[in-house]
Amino acid sequence: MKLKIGVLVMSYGTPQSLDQVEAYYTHIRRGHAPTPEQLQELVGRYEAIVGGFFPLRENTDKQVAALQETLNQMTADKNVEFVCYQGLKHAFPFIEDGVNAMAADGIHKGVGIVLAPHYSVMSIGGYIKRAQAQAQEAGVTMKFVESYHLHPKLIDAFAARVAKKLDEFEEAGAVRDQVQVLFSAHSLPERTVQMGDPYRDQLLETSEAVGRKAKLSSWQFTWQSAGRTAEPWLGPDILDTLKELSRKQVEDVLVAPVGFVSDHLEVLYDLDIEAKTVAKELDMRLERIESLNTEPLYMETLADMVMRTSEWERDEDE
Ligand code: FEC
Repeated sequence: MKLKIGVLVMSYGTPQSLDQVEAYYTHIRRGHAPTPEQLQELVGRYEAIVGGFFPLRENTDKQVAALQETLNQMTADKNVEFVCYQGLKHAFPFIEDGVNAMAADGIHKGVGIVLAPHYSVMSIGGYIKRAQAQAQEAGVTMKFVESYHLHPKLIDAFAARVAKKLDEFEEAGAVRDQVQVLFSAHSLPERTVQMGDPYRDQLLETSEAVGRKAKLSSWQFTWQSAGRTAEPWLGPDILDTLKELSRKQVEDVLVAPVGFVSDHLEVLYDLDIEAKTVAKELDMRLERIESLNTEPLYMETLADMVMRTSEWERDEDE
């Protein structure tokens, strides 16, 4: 019989319907309900995005299914079977539900991976902490992938998307080298970097590697989607960066949100609606690279990290 290894595939999570936005937002705010104005503002953002209210849910479902298929194709001739379970940070099925489902299926060895390539104690660190606590309770031994921001297949996937969009700019008459490429990611409170968090450095390393692979003569990194709290968040924010580029007479901008792997609110609203509106006011053309979603190179990145972390070959020899 094949050795069964559980894979806890963790992602941010999104509400299932508009009437669940309040509970979701309250969970993100660690139990503090949003004010009616804050809630209305978030509901308005979900209502505005193209492609359905909550595309992240379907995208995560598809990514989890595709990862399981990729893992089992890559190990078809081995004595191991990977079974994927979804665990979301702020929505059902929660991280704890995913671990419990694994245990209920009689699986006692698991690997956890997050659908976000860069480690921060505030992001991946939080996912792992919750999964580990539940795993101990449920009697599952788990190992975790902490980051995969320089995996060659991930870099290839991002670089191909950048090159494709630059081709389109050229076809539309732009000079390739004059298109300003902006790599972006979700901002975090400044204090995380002061605490020695690797998040910013890992994002710059990804940007550097993608820039090299796509043969960019120049690129810039900028933050997006900063939280609505009083403390300072990492900047510059993309909306300020666009204004700065406009002052330098830049007309064409390509955004590559390398901190995200799916189409969701922070891409479909913050970039496709908010940033594009500002770019239009500044008379700039702004495009963004396609999200990875179930891109095979991304699925292979995840599968490779899971296989390496699970060390199933060693288990097989035991
Ligand atoms: O499509 C969707 O429904 C969900 C899109 C979504 C993703 C996402 C990813 C990350 N976040 C990260 C950090 C923070 C911090 C706060 C925070 C707040 C929000 C709010 C919404 C939201 N985030 Fe998010 N995030 C997404 C959505 N995020 C909605 C609440 C309203 C707002 O502030 O806009 C501040 C709260 C706190 O202190 O926790 C910090 C990071 C990521 C990327 C890594 C990951 O995916 O886990 C980091 C997708």
